[in-house]
Amino acid sequence: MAIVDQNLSQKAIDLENEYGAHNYHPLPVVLEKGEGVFVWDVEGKKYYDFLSAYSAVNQGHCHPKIVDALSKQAKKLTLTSRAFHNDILGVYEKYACEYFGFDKILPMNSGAEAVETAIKLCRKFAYEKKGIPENKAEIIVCENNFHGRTTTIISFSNDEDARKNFGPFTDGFIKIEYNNLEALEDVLKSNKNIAGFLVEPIQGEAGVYVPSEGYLTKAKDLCEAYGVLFIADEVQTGIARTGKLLAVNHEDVKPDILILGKAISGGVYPVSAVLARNETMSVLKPGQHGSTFGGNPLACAVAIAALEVVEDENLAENAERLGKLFRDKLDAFIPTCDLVLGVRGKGLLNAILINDTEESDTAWNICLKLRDNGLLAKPTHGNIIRFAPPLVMTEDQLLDCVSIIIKTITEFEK
Ligand code: IF1
Repeated sequence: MAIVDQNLSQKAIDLENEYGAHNYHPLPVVLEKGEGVFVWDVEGKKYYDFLSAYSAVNQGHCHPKIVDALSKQAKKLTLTSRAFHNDILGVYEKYACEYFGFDKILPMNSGAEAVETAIKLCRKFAYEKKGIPENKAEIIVCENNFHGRTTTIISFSNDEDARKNFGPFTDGFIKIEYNNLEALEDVLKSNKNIAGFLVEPIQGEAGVYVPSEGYLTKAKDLCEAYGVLFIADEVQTGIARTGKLLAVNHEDVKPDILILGKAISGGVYPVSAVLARNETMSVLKPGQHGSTFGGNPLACAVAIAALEVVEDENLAENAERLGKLFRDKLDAFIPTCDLVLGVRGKGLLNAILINDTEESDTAWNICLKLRDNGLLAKPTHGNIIRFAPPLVMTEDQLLDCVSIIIKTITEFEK
């Protein structure tokens, strides 16, 4: 019999601690394999993944169709840079534009890069098509936003950890309260130099904060009335996560600029994108923006496959149906316990609110117990636990997960 190394996990954690920057505080679990809704740790224990790499693995871990596309393309051509054409970029661009209903796409890699791209595009459009005086353009953003970690993006964050000692910051952003149309109109009315409104259709990092019904429609209408670009950051909410292909589809809103990332590749490869109308995208000319890896052949092959899976397997419908079931089951349980105050979310992007302070470690300790009981999730903002499983989950699996969550919370209360 093979000698089982009891300390495999600890060894992996120690290595990361010794040689890696300490810019994260991961849950103590060391994963080595994933398939569909499951992941396995180095000791062979199996878990339901209830984070999906922050909604990047919507199609499930190691989806065979996506992995196949990756390996086939990897054997043929991986990177040309944009100094030369390649035979799959245009195919992907056409596919993605038709898929999301836009004229043009600009491919990048990480979510933050796509947000940066959208900001640059919005500013350039404002100067060249709207006549805003140079260097005066302002973009409205929301309090408690999360759009990534570049120096410009953290300039308009209000998370102290994300900002402290990273200044000086980039000017040109005005922060308003999320889900507050009056605040939006006040700024639009009083400031002639507004170029755009950048918003998450559901605030993820803020704790899965769903705005009031009609907020996005009315915000889009206001932007249109004042000739301001409505920019939707769907890096986390997009690609079927909330029960529609895009979260803005719940309200039939069409953004002027759409930002995608994460699950556009099924979590197989870093792929992000910005989509817009011809009129908007045409302000960018050769040499004005780009990336060595953006739109590389491997990314294109992976993204086409990942988007096909979303359609073929009806992942939006599944997320909508299972999300309702999840909230119904938890809504029935929550009044019977003191530890959980509520559940909220859309589709399979949900969160529960723990009855304790933001500074408490209760949510963290519940996540440790969930792990012991075979389900992986992570707290956000101290007392909120985000639940975002892969969208390929079956109803039986979801009910199994609900039992694990209820059992864990009940155990914890004792
Ligand atoms: C981390 C949260 C999720 C995003 C939106 C852009 C980006 C993200 C709406 C940037 C990234 C991540 C990054 C991750 C934690 C995470 C996150 F907890 F902060 F809110 F997803 F839930 N726009 N979100 O949510 O994309 O550059 O990372 O590819 O560890 O920072 P990226």
